[in-house]
Amino acid sequence: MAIAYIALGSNLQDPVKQVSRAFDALAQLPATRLLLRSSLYKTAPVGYDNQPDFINAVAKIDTLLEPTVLLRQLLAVEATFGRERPFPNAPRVLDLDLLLYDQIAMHTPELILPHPRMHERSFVLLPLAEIAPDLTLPNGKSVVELATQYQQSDIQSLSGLSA
Ligand code: PH2
Ligand code: MG
Ligand code: MG
Repeated sequence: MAIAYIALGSNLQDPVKQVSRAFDALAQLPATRLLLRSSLYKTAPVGYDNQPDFINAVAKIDTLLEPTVLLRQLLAVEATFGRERPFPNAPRVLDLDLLLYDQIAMHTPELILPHPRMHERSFVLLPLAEIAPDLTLPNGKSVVELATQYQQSDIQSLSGLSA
């Protein structure tokens, strides 16, 4: 049994609904349990500015699926949500990124673990710090420590707000 963390993101077609449904889809994956879901966060787009704000969140699962099998399951869920990939960082109905899988480090054309950009993305670090405050990344840095380095003006938790 492995513990894995997955980043969820959407900025098309009612993103709050898409991310909420995506948590349910993760709970339905074979040989996998959804252990924790973070709050939903409204976040400004990073990398390609001319697109709608995102809803982002992070899930903690345990799973018997091997990392590459899990990744393919995540891509299949994205596809059932109607994900298209017209160009890198394009607006999307659903993005599911595998962030961490136990302490595994791997680098194949299909999958890089840990996710190579997670350390620099407030829209990943803040929800991750919420559900896994004691987590230390394989580079030795605490998630909470990394998360607090970021300006939080471009990211807003929706918990407690009526959506
Ligand atoms: N995902 C990206 C690029 N930029 N910005 C925000 N706010 N949220 C995302 O999920 C996101 C992004 C690439 O997958
Ligand atoms: Mg992504
Ligand atoms: Mg992705």
